[in-house]
Amino acid sequence: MKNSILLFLCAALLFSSCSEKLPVPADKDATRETVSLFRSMWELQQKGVMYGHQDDLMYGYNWWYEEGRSDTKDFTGDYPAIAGFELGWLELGRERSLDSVSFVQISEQVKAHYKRGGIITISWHANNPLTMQLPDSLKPGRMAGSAWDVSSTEVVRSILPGGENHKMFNTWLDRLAEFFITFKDDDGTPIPFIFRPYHEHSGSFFWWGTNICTDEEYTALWRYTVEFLRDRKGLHNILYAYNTDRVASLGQYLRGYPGDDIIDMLSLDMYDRGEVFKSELDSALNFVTKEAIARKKLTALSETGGRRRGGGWWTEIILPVASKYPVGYVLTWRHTYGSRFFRSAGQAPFPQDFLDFYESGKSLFLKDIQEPDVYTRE
Ligand code: BMA
Repeated sequence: MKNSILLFLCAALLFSSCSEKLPVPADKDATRETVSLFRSMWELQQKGVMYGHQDDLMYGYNWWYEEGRSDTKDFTGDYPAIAGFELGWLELGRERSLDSVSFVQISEQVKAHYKRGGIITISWHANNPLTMQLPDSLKPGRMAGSAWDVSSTEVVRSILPGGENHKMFNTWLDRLAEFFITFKDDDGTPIPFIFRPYHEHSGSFFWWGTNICTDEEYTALWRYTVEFLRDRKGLHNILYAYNTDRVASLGQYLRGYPGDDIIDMLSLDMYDRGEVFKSELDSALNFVTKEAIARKKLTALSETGGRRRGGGWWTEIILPVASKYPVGYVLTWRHTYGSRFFRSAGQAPFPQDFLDFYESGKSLFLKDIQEPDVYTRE
């Protein structure tokens, strides 16, 4: 009897110290399901790489919003583990995004994917809050007023506290919060998700890009946003993903990094733009994932895509490189009729070797993460 009590105590001690060691989200008040998701993803990234696809549930290679449909499922028989959604123009109070997707339908698909045990990630190509207000005659060029309008370096400063667009920016964040509040399951439990705003910071092609604002302004923008959603709006179901475009060093990667106390994931976007891609990706994933693990953060290759039409991109580049490191997921961007990336020959939504990637024991799709449930892990 004594022995079995001792054994039980040892086991309990071992168990509690094991689960104590598992990292937690930056938000100290993160909901139970959000903590579970973070811990599940932490464990999963040691096991394999999840597949994610932007707008997978909203439209595809040759169809538009058919409930339950997905290019990934059509092609492989399974949904992606990670479903990506985009919020651009939600800030303007529009019903549809800059990609013509209905926000009501996004909310429905967030619920559907959560219900089937999948993971949600959200991006936000927010309009340029400063230049979008200019009269047409003063608007600079084709991208005028959009997220891609980099004609002014005053934008971030103008929306921070004290700036002339600060009030307007608060209404944008209000709209975001109102939308996030609709992410609830049938019992009213908030649905956890990954939020990746102000992405690809190392590039200078968005108004929050590295040469378009100072590092301090970028940090302040991030901190203001998180504090607004978390503290003012009481949203505790968000995992925040820091993100850059291609980078050559850790120093470059961390420029403007907003802080471990608000960030949950260190992610990287890198598209294949030529022969050097494989070695550049290898090098960047090496230092980004090392840093993430040291800081007890999740990781992802949160946007990528191949240009080469020939086979082998999935099985000769993405899979071998990503599975060398603890990369949580690899997400490919949206399927549009005119997409430059992944336009495979013929009618298939993916190139043929995507099937080999799917069948590999190292890739994880929805069925691979349904059991055990990522939202109930202690
Ligand atoms: C970009 C492109 C755009 C799209 C935007 C937001 O990379 O795909 O066409 O509007 O993402 O989804």
